Amino acid sequence: MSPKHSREFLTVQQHILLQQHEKAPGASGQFSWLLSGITIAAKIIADRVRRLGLFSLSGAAGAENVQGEAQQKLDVFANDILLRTLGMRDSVAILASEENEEPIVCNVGGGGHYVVLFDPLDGSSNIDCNVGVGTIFSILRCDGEGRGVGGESAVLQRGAQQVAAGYIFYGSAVSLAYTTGSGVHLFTLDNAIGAFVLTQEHVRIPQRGGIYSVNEANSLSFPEGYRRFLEWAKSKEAGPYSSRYVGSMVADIHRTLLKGGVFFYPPTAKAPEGKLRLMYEANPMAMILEQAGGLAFVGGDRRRILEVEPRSLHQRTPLIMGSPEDVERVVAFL
Ligand code: P6P
Repeated sequence: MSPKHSREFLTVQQHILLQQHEKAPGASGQFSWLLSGITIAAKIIADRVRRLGLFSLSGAAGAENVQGEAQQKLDVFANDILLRTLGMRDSVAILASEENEEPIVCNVGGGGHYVVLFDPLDGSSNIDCNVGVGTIFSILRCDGEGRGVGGESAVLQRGAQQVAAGYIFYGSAVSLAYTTGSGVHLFTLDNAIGAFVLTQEHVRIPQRGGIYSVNEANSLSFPEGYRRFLEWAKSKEAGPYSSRYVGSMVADIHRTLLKGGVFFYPPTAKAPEGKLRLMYEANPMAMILEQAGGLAFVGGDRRRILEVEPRSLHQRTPLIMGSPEDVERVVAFL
């Protein structure tokens, strides 16, 4: 295989460029430059996560985010890093973060074509006890279909409009998964060379994983169908299923992508609209899982997460996503 096409030691930047040449030969390279902003931030965040206790970055920041959740110091650090590295990219017009009430308008009129939405450190409440956390990102174009750059209309687009989505999982290894609509590709951070190196192309989720992932402590307030699924999943007829729940969406979705199964967060008494955010958690993860051959629904109506018309930046949604057979099982009980 000629060096040009060798897949060994392919970094995520090289992979994006290859993808763009294959998909859009005339591409300006703006997109891969934008993505490099995310990977630079990810390397800095990964370093701090790895050495958390040494930077007195553990613990609460003493403030709350727009969700009314106690901000962890590392949430604030990760958010600042992403705002800084992405804000410098000319191709970025608007940034929207879980940690900021309003979108931040960057290079409007200066050639900014993309909206980048992100959850800078998902699962951060687990960070002090060394549980895996992650960064989730979603990328939209904001100069198409008469979208007024800077207006909320530029940000509030259906998940199906995403041009790219992905996550970085700060786990036992630092893994990056991304898709631009041509499959899901996995990279591992190689600290020896300071780059995310390709580990798996065109990842396919198993048709069935026999694993359910949900916070069962909330099950008494789940709609009835979810409770009936959980009873069935524990029965001999079902196998039975295994239960795996980390409480960090990135960790639970990464496992689901690789091992199969179904991750769901139903409406609960405490979170009648569901807990997870549509724009920067559910949408990017739904794009990743659908691109890997999985399903991602709001609930028993089989409405795709990616088809939900957003009303507000921080709106929440119930969700059921993962292997087709496992998702359909849950839906059948609903
Ligand atoms: P619960 C973390 O706080 C998070 O936003 C997701 O990463 C995770 O999947 C979910 O909330 C966990 O919520 O209610 O089970 O603790």
